[in-house]
Amino acid sequence: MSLNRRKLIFLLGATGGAFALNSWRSSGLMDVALAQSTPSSNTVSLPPLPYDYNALEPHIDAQTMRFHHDNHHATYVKNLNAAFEKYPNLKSQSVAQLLTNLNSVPEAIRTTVRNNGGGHINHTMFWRIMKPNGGGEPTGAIGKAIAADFKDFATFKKQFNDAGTKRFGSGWVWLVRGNDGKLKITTTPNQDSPLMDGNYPIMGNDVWEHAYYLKYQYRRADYLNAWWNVINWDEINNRLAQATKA
Ligand code: MN3
Repeated sequence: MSLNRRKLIFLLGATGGAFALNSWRSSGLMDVALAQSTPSSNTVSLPPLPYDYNALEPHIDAQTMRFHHDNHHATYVKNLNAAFEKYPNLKSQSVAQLLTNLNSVPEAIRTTVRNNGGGHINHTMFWRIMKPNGGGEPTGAIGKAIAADFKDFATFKKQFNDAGTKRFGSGWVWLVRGNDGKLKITTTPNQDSPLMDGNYPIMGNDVWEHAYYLKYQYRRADYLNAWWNVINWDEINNRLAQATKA
């Protein structure tokens, strides 16, 4: 097993290597991290949208999806690769590893990695936790965990939407799993990742204006409400399983 792969497993905190890797691979996250941790593959790439631009209509419009993925996310990827070019030794670590230990990143590019590395992994998650004809009540382990930590889904949803509405300026609202194993709702400014605070991001909604303004204008609360119609609970269950192993 390569050092990078061992580091990757360490990052996940998994004890059953092959099993964890397979589970992670099936979630798609592994592709992102391995692309980073394989020394011969030294660039981050923009993952394709897993559905058409118009697939989340009417809740999220096609034009928003196009600009959001092809321009905003693509720019984070481009800026991150430009930063890595100056510091080739950083390419041996995944973006998640760099964000988890941001102080290890050279100061000259720390803010660039924070903003664009965060932008890259946040959006990579975001596309995957949505799907056409999604939504409904949470299923499986995430349904049970939400019921245990928030009383019920309606209570959780209300608290999540309230936190997203109150996040001042640009940022994200998250459901994270803390070190104590409990789920909690947090928000971050800009493109900051919950990983920077030692929390594992289970799901998050982008409350930057670019995520909703074309369709919802100033009505962020309406966007937050509509978003639940495109939630992909299967992928969120995958992420909870990864977090539980960590
Ligand atoms: Mn965005």
